Amino acid sequence: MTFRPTTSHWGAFSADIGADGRLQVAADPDDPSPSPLLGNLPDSLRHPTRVTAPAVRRGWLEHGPGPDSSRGNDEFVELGWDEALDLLAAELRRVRDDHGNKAVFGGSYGWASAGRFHHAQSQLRRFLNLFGGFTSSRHTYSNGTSAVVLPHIVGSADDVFRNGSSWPTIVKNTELLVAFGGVPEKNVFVTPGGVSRHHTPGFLARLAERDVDIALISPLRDDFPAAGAVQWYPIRPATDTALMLGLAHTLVVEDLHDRSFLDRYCAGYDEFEQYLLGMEDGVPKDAEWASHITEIPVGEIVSLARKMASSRTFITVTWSLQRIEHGEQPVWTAIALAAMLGQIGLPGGGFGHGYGSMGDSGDIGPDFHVPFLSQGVNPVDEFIPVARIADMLLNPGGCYDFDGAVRTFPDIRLVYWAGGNPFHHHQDLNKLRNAFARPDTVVVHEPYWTATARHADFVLPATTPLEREDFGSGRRDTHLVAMHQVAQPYGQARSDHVILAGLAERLGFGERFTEGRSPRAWLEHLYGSWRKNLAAAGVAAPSFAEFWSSGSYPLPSEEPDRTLFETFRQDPEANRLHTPSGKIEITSAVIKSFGYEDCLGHPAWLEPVEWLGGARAENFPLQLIANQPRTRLHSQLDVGSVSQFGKVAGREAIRIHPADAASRGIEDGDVVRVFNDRGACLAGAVVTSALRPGVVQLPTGAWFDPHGSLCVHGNPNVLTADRPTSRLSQGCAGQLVLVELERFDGTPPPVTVGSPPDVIKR
Ligand code: PGD
Repeated sequence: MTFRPTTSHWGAFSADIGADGRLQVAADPDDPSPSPLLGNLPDSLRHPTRVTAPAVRRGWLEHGPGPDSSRGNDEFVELGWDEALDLLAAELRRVRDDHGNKAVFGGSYGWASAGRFHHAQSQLRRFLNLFGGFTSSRHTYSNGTSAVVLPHIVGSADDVFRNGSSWPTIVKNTELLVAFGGVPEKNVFVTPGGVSRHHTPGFLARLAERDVDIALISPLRDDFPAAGAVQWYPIRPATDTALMLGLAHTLVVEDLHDRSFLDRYCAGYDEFEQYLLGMEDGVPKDAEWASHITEIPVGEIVSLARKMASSRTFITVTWSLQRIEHGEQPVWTAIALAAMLGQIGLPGGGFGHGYGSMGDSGDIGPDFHVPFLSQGVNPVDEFIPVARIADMLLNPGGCYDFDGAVRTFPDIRLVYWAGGNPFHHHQDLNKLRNAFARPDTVVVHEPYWTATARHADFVLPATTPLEREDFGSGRRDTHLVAMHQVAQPYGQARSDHVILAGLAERLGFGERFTEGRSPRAWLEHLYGSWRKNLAAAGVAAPSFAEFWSSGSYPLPSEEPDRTLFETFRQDPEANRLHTPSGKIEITSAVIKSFGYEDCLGHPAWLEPVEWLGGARAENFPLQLIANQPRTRLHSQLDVGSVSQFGKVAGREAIRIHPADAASRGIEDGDVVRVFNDRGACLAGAVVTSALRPGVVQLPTGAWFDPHGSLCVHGNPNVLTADRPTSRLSQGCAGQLVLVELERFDGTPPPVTVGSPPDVIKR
């Protein structure tokens, strides 16, 4: 067998098709901790849920474009490529001529696959830009709330996301790591675009060897690896901000805060201190107040605050903590708390965001620009914050706030998606189904019959990276990896590029889209221009032929020690932050001027709807944590064997505390119905004390399998609220939701998403 090199969001590997026709994969031998997710590839490559040929929804074929609530329940008719592309080109032309380019939504959010040239969204945006433009989307479901608030607080979100303190610096210098949301090891195996060497598991092991004190603040014990000096604070979900305020209050009243740091490097501390002391609202945010909200004992809060003040302390906040109502607050309060400790910019001190949310946070690879395809410029300036998709489709002309502006939703007639799965990633999927009934036409490129494909009018079969040539590399990756073709395209699948080139040809801009190059010629061209730029900077990269045959190019490495805001600390006048004051804004006059009741001018505890201390918990007394799965990336390759092995009774596994299981007569392995007033899903119970009572955990990504408003497979987004984080950032708040749970007696409906939908062959 000839194993050929390639890469994925979860790591570099090589692969070949065996004599039995089955894919075999081998992790890169130089990867210190390869990802278990590689095991999802063999069973997925030729799975019956692959889309074999272009398919058009029967209702659309028979009645033409228009709103249609049978989307998601209709049959499909297989067409030849020419017929499908002719029909779609005519429809794109109709929408543009009758309603303008603004009526095309091409936000197309999603992770797609590794590979710089065949990156689905880049290809689609390049195509739509040449088509005359489209309504786009801004920010991400991952960290879209922080992306809006961080520029107000520290002048840049990118600095925090890309240049956070490195693991070697933390391992060497930190004495106490206070991890809000922990550092969940399952997520560090993944970085968009690739991670050739998984270093983070090794750094986590070294923290344990060095006996660094870890304060794990999470309802889930396994949000930090078991080894080492870990103290678990099983906090009530959604209350981290209250705990941080209680810690901050303790620092003030015990005079443990660093006044000189606050004076020199921060703006607006005094107003925040008045809030802490209760001068604004008569409520001091002291440890007792915090204990009442968080259910962490008063004594533990006070002693943690003292220990933070007497140690080199690094405070981290996972991205999941901003994926909740008022998600700005935990991030902003953590920065205020770190500022009060006065250690921002010191090695091993200060704060970080996203450690354990993704492989690249704190990683030691270089922040290096690798070759990429130009998307061109969008002539249309209309956009939505990414998580407002359902609201946009349901309320054309409706007004909403966003980062100080009042905006209007456009009237969308055609939705075009490539490389994402909104029926995985969006909240309140029953609402999303109604929203997807509104446009005239929905187009999806997909390798698999995902729920999104099943809700489309045009389903165009896309290749997977193993079926095409490319090169790949992620942020802070150590290598640019040559991605050789390993298998023939499945059925009639084509790459997104070739599909769009066919459409562009029909729409009169084929030559401008392809620039006359084949996909292989594009790879050589992009690599060649990149190599030239490197040579100008004094770096000699190999020729394309050498790179391709060697399988990878090790990117020039950089100094592994890195401390966020080190230069700002050294000279805050010369290295002003890009905030109005040039300093860390503990109070932001700009945010205050917006007058939002759900994001004030300084960090604050704002009671959410979905939490155990609120009125809604009387009807739905369990807090469901809908976090990232351990057995797959998002919804990708859910049919693969690692993902399937994790299912319980054929459904996604939901974890429940023994006390909550006992009071409901639930035993390990039972099928349970999880429900609230938005919908319900079936899941398989795992009874465990690895989470605190009152909390259940059901990861995202089981392929949505609706039978009426019940998802029989266990997708938590049928339960989550499509409620924005706040008027400021309009981010995704899907992480937490209140639910109730009961044993499902009788024969549960079968899971059907493992088979393709009905497709009429012509
Ligand atoms: P994926 O499953 O990665 O999910 O949402 P996202 O939409 O990114 O979807 C990618 C899709 O692209 C897959 O269906 C895959 O088959 C397809 N694909 C892969 N390669 C190609 C290709 O080359 N071409 C084409 N055309 N298609 C391809 C992820 C999103 O979910 C994210 S990033 C986060 S952080 C959110 N997290 C949460 C959460 O914490 N809690 C809840 N409740 N909900 C969330 N949703 C969000």
